[in-house]
Amino acid sequence: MRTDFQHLLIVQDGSVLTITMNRPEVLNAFNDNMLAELTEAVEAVAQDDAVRCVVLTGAGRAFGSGQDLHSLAEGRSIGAVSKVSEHIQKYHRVVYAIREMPKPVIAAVRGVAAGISCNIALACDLRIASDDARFIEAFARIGLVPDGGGGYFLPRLVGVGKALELSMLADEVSGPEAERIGLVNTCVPLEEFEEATQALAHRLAKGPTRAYALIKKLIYTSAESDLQTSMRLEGDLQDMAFETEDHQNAVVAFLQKRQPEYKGR
Ligand code: T3D
Repeated sequence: MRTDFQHLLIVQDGSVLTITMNRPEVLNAFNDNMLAELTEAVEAVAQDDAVRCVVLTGAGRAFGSGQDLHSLAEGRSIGAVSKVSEHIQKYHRVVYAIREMPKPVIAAVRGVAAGISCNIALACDLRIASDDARFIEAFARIGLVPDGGGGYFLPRLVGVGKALELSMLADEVSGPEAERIGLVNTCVPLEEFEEATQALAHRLAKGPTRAYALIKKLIYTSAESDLQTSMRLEGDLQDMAFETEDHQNAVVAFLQKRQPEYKGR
């Protein structure tokens, strides 16, 4: 994949690829170009077997401040978008690409994650936050509803009551509080954030990547499935997992009393 983006930094370290949204002067707010670039990068990395874990993060003191409100106002004033739902579909494409990515995607959130930036973090498989993180479902502050899948992800992560509270009051949730309510998986002190993020990413990148892709499918469909449907899918996915080299080698490794080395195949 190309790495010469205007508003993204791409760094590959072994089989971990880190995508950094890079508009720090506006706390990494999304303009059209950054959104298009993020879509391209996420779709490209999905195809790259050399990458086995993706980290999404923000440059500077924030993860992201949501839609760039200067671009939004400008687009409206020149009548560039007739219906905002058409614009939102561009965000949906990124959300789908993250969810369908056949490898783990980690959102690494330091500082603020507001509006659509917050919801893109929620679309990722795992979230690590620093203790200075601030999650804000900022939409109601400007008279909007949570978009980018927020209305789907939020109640599933924190429950309906909390999702309504966060969406309606649009108050900040700190990193430690986000961990307590299940909005993020873990919250670490800021000074340990980079190291903890990379440690998690490298751990996942050394794991059974194909099984992880199948696990994503199983877990992400569970909320819409009844038990029978979920267990039927489980059987189909297990058939696939059963055929992987990683599974077969891991069983041999267990029997030989040694650690398995997963190849992602
Ligand atoms: O068509 C569509 O796409 C509709 C869909 C919308 C999806 C959404 O995301 S809606 C939500 C949009 N985002 C917001 O409403 C958040 C706006 N920003 C803020 O409320 C605050 O900036 C924060 C709480 C995020 C952070 O506050 P703070 O005090 O840490 O930083 P700050 O000083 O407010 O911001 C620093 C700079 O970033 C500042 O620029 P300046 O004054 O230094 O030149 C500020 O204007 C800029 N900035 C922050 N957020 C945005 C932004 N510029 C453009 N768009 C932003 N969203």
